[in-house]
Amino acid sequence: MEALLETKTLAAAKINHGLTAEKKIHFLRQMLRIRRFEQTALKQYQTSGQIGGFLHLYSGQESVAVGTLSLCGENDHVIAGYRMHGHALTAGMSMNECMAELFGRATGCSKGKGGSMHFFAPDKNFWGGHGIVGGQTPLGLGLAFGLKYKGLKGCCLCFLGDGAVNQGAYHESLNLAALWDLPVIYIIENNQYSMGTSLERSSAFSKCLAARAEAYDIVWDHVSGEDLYEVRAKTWTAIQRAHTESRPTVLEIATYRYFGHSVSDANAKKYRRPEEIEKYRTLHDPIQLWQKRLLEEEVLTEAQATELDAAAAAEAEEAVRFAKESPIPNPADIFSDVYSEVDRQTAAGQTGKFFFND
Ligand SMILES: Cc1ncc(C[n+]2csc(CCOP(=O)(O)OP(=O)(O)O)c2C)c(N)n1
Repeated sequence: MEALLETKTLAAAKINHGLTAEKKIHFLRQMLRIRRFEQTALKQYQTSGQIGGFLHLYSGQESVAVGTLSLCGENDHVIAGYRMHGHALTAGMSMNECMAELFGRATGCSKGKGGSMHFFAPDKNFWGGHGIVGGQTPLGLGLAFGLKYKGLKGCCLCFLGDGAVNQGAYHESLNLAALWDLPVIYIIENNQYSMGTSLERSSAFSKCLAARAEAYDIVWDHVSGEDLYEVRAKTWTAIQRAHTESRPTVLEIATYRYFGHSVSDANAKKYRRPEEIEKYRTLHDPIQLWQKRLLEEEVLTEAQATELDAAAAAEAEEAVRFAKESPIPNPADIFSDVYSEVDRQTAAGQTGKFFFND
């Protein structure tokens, strides 16, 4: 009863109150696009033999990326770990450039050299895709520092997993975020597992990972990823804090991943019960729940929902065609766009102009 009351309140929260039917349907479209993109990519991984390396699927967590990024303005930046197909598509990257990246094609967002973990679109304030667990946390802090240094009203949404909270780099980042009053929002996507390890096995005080922020005098909150309204309302409070007070926040969003750590994780069902996965898929799926809500609110019809889903699936199929027809990278370019080149030979490496344009 309490939870229902709270959800009702957050649906009526100011940031949600003015949402148009179009906007609400748009959120559903975005979530469906992530789900269909990944479903199609997984099928291609298993059948075409043309996708190499890792494939970390985000399915089950869509409401987190869609809810939080829906609040981003022009000076807000996003950075994530390696499970970030959802953030990338929500940030505005096309399925074509993302699928082509999975296929290792020159038309991919990272010219086919990054793969699943390294989708990047700095022009959309999306700073990737980082394979080192927790590696994005000091970088996200740096983006926030850049905003404050330039006197811009903005913030950085920095996503990390429940396993990443145990990395030292994250704690160093929290310390500086509080010490220097930086507009960074750490969003812990607590999907309950890090690789094949449950939260209880990997974290001391597993009941609330966000509460660790208290040690750094940082405000934190706990969020249910099942409800887009709640995700938006609580993220908006954090964004306001960043924009108006230049203070950090830690949000822990409860969510769940349906697939293994990566497709290489053949034991996805051995470290958790198949019934557990089934329970989340059937009772707690964020897309189904949002769709149900929009049907109840009578802003969506069943026919529209079917249409949106079909369009997302068709877009994903088209992306596969695009990827397959795209050229592979030129071997002569193998050493271009790599860190050593950027770091040593270009103005970007010497001046940091990727972020600071002046
Ligand atoms: C510094 C570092 N240590 C170990 C690894 C191996 N590794 C890859 S993913 C992962 C688990 C991370 O789990 P979590 O942060 O919960 O993210 P999730 O996969 O649940 O999204 C580990 C240990 C790594 N990539 N980087």
